[in-house]
Amino acid sequence: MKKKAPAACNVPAICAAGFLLAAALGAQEGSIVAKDAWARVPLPSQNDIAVFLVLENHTGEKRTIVSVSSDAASSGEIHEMIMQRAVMKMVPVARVTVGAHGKKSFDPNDLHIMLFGLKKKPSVGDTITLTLKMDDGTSVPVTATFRKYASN
Ligand SMILES: [Cu+2]
Repeated sequence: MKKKAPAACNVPAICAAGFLLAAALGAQEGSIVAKDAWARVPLPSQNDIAVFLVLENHTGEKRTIVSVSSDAASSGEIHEMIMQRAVMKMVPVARVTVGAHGKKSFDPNDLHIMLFGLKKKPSVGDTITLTLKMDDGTSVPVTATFRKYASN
């Protein structure tokens, strides 16, 4: 009886693709990545914005955001929406932790990054860069794109 071919990788082209894919995924291992970051273009009377994103933790330990800053704004904070006496209100949050291999969504109904005192009026399609400082001393760069005020 003929011996069966081994199940794994007997077609060179497919094997090579598999290795490349593994290498690409490996590039994210050990880092914290911000994805899909966006903000609404503020009303003409406003100078503050909320930034929304998804933070992915590709490390094997939990990581905590301890501060937020941007060269394009005078200060930054983490905020959370809470219901208080039937009114939605935002309150500052000192730290936000993302579990090992976990992710955290910052979206309009929950957490967001607040930037105060924008130095320049943004238009739709413009980007703003900010930095999330983590508890282990590393920084996560974020580039958020401005969307129309009414859209989300
Ligand atoms: Cu806020």
